[in-house]
Amino acid sequence: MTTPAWLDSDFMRACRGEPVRRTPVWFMRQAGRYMPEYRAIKEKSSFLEMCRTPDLATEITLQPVRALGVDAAILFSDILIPVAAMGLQVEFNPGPHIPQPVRSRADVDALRVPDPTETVPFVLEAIRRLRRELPANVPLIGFCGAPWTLACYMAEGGGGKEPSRMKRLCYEDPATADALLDKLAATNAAYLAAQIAAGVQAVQIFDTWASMLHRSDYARWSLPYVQRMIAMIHAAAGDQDVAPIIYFARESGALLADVATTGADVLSVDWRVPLDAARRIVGGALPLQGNLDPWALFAPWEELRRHADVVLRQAGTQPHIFNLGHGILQETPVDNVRRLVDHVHAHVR
Ligand code: 1CP
Repeated sequence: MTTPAWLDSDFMRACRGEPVRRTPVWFMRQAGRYMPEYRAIKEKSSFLEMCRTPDLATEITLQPVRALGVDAAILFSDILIPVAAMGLQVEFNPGPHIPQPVRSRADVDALRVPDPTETVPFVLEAIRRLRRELPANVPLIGFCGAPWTLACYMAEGGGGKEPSRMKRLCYEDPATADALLDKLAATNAAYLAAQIAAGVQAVQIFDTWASMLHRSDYARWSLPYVQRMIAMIHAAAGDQDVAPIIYFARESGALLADVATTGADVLSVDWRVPLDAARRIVGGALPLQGNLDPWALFAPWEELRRHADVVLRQAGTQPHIFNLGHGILQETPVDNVRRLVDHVHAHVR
């Protein structure tokens, strides 16, 4: 039997720690307002409509694949979508807003652990369409938020500023904090397993607010729930191969030794830590993803290229997926992103 093109792609090879033909590259938040094609759709639809309409989510996911020539697509959606399915009202304008935040035991008890096939069928339908429409050699990445990060949004009531309410809950009422994180781990494990069953070929867990945590607090409030989610995804797959799992924790320089123990197959490194320093801490052959500073994309090309070459040099010959160290910024010049993809592809390892 011949290997399907996506399974043999450089992105999937790098996820497995195998040799690649060219360094694979994709970008966190590669679909979004910096692209004119995205803004054209955004003019006519709200963000939630875009997430909930499979045709639109499919089209937006394909936009950066066509425009940039990246090696992987990431499903257009948001980490807060399964939170709405748990029974909370979630609005976007444009960042998330949760009018009734979760702050008490009664609030946590009222949340359900939803069945994704019932509550988010539009996500699964977009995945099935994308598998039909994506080029055969471009894998599709699904994603979710880490329990800690979602809990931060749920306790705070939204984004925009550094959240403090979840951290306060951990100190004031640890049992309620654990109960919330428990429900989120179960919800997200089921959500990712459903995405994998619908056809995504890799998944990424975003732990944006890991940046709030001291190393010992990370080991108490985030790490065990990520580990549990990953174990549940493996259990759901039985003896089948599980799609590679990528884990990204923002500002995780001080946490790297622990962040490498989630059980994820690939570690996505924040832009603040040089990849060679990250490699020394995590050791071994764990594939690393990252980690250009998203602001470098605003530089003139020669300067941007210099920054990209530093990342490529620091990655060395170990398994590496080129990416940013956090999401693409809103006014990023598209031409620079395109040139960067070509430059990474031309790189000789
Ligand atoms: O008006 C708009 O265009 C909405 C802006 C927007 C977009 C394009 C939001 C609201 N979400 C998204 C899409 C999105 N979000 C993707 C799409 C796939 C891709 O192209 O990468 C992904 C993976 C996310 C994940 C996400 N949402 C994260 C984790 C990644 C990160 O950046 O750290 C987080 C923290 C969110 C919450 C969120 N959703 C939207 C905003 C503006 C925010 C940040 C809120 C805040 O904390 O201030």
